[in-house]
Amino acid sequence: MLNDDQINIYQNEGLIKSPTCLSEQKVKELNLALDKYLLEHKNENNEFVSGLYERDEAFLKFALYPEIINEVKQLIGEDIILWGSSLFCKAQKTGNETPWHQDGEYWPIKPLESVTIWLAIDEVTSENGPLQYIPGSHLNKSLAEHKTLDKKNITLNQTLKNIDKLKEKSKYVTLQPGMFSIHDVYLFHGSKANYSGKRRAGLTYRYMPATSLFDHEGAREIEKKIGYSLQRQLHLVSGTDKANNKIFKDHTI
Ligand SMILES: O=C(O)CCC(=O)C(=O)O
Repeated sequence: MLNDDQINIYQNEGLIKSPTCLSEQKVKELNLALDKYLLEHKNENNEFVSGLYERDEAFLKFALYPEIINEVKQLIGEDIILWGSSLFCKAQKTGNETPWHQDGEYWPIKPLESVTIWLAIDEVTSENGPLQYIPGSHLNKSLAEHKTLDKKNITLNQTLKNIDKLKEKSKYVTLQPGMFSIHDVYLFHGSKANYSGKRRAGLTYRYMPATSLFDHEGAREIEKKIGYSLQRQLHLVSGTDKANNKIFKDHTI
């Protein structure tokens, strides 16, 4: 669980490194699931895979661990929908950059509120492309201007227009396998390419308060811009679905 100081850091900076680390057994299971996935998809680009638990159900159970849900509750309240998961698996030497962005630019959530758990499978160091962020950049609770990038070797194609001057204020997150960070939907963040000799694999799980609506119809417009599908299975993981979402599975009963 997060203590008051940690909750304050999350609220003021927009990101907290959780004090929790999953057990060795759970880290082993994460690795097994990833190895199996990578073997089964060895001819695909796995630097960024969206809709991960829809593609492979094995990745759903990690998102339901109480160690994770309890901390999400502390930040967004009791009514929670798990609505998405991705793999960011940066290969050694050639791993792709994630351009600076705000997650909200990609997501059809109304009102826009969501937190991301970034769960490390590999060790994340300063060398292998850790998550970088600008502390406090979420505080305006508004989306800044983005543009579409048309280049190779990036995981995501939207980037913030006016980010250069802010970069000097950035911090980065190092993690051991089984550790996770939590970040806000409005936070400015990204990650550099991985030129190191060590892979950097992590999973993201996205949770929204069940007072928000995941707008599957509205998603169609965003999909044209970002180039991948946003049709998602929604899982109620705590409380009640106050906004009448189309719930795929209710895990509270
Ligand atoms: O892991 C990365 O490179 C980027 C992750 C990210 O952008 C996110 O979690 O929203």
